[in-house]
Amino acid sequence: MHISVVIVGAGPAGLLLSQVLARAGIDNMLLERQTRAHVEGRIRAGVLEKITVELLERCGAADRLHREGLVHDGFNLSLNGELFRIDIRELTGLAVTVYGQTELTKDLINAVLAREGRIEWEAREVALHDVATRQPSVTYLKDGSRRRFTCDFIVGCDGYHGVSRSCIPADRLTLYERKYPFGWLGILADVPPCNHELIYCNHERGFALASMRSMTRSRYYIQCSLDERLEDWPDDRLWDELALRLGSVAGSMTRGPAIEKSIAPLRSFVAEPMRYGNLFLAGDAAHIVPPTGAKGLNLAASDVHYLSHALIKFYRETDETELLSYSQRALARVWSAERFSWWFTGMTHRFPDMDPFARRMQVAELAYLKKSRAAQTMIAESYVGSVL
Ligand code: RFL
Ligand code: PHB
Repeated sequence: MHISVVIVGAGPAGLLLSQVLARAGIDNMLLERQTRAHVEGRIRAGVLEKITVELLERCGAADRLHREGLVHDGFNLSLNGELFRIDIRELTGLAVTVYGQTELTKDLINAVLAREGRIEWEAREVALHDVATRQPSVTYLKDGSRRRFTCDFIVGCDGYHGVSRSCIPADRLTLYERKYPFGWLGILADVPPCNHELIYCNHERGFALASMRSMTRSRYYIQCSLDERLEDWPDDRLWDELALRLGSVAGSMTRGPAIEKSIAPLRSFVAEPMRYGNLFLAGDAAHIVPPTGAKGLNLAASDVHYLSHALIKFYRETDETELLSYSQRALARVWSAERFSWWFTGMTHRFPDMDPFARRMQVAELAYLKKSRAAQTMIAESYVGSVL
């Protein structure tokens, strides 16, 4: 059996690509290792740039987002408990939308299934073959039988731990990586957020972030060490630590039982190029950013934006030029977001080897941001994604 495009991974990147291609009349299928419930339940990102919202609109999957998403015109930085606001609307003319990745994923799955698109859940042992040739193929195990499809293109949207990137010979790929000496401990709770906008806190005790999913559901994170164990963080201890790091707004923080708690390590990672033969990479399969800049999901969307355009041009006009420049165009935005996420992480987190001078540099940088409209414009442009 032949299918034009096989997409490995039904996370945000794979689902978006499948839906945009299908709406342009390009047949495709998604191979996903996990169950639908597992994919829909993964708590991750929360802040969407305009380009991501527009892509969802193009997919016909933005109705609920427009009803339930929270449009934020600004966010706050906090130094040792004192807040100042970055007015992203005033500085850039743009806003961001707070809408959970879980909800976006559910909307996209519903959109794909509503057009009778094909998602193979629990596809095991996915293997890619002949990707450097004109007729690649994929095999996988489903319900006890091994299936095979030939295709024109394979798109690896299978995240950092997927199989696609590993199919590219090591000598054809350059990897760049930075691991940070800390992680984020996140808590989700059905309590109203402590503030109507996000707060990124630089505190002597370490970074904290106050975020939300709705006006009744809060998402908080604290910086933690890499060997931290969840069982050492009962809810009370976590709320106490958040209160210390949030400072002046802690009084409006409502405590409640955790619905979810998790620890994620922070890393920066890029694999170049994002193409090998007829295999393309998109999203976390090709790059990871630390979550401080809220860029991971948005980069997955911008990759899909470039790649879907290129594939549509190829099928409609037999014009390969955009496919040839996909990696270069996507990587320009990726590196820009890598820089922003790395810089924002450096300015807000406590590093184990930080001496008093390095601490003073952070304090001075935040003080400068508070005073300078030019510096605020710089952070706002990257945050909304208008200049990346
Ligand atoms: P995903 O979401 O990882 O989806 C990849 C999909 O591929 C499937 N898969 C396979 N399928 C078949 N065969 C295989 N061999 C497969 N291997 C993997 C997986 O099951 C999965 O369904 O990548 P995608 O689509 O590129 O989307 C990227 C975003 O999910 C990601 O950038 C963000 O969530 C990153 N991220 C965050 N970004 C933010 O902007 N803000 C955040 O607060 C934030 N928190 C996070 C995060 C990522 C996390 N990870 C990766 C563990 C928190 C965590 C914990
Ligand atoms: C989140 O709400 O999960 C979130 C928001 C902003 C970030 C990272 C995570 O920068």
